[in-house]
Amino acid sequence: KKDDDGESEVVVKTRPKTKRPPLYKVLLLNDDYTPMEFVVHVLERFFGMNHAQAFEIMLTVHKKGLAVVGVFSHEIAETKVTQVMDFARQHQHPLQCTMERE
Ligand code: TYC
Repeated sequence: KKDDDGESEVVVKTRPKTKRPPLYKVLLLNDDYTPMEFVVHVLERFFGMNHAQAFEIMLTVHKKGLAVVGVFSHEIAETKVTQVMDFARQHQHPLQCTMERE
């Protein structure tokens, strides 16, 4: 059929663009020198864990080399990393904390 009325429709499906902001994993890395109790304290103080949770995650890092200690927005993740790195430096421990996009 000829489209001689110039009124053919093209219907375009749209979806509401509600893009969620990317999330970032905060990782704690193992080393040979930072005392276990210090790591447990860091996890309680900056990640709101109770003592049992903190001890469990610390042991995971100790055994596996690293663990995800939380997932946050970019800004919150950066703040956590800075807080942990500053606190470790203040106490002269080599503890390393980093973030990566989930
Ligand atoms: N491996 C350290 C020790 O034996 C303990 C430790 C655990 C260090 C976790 C860092 O992120 C860490 N004292």
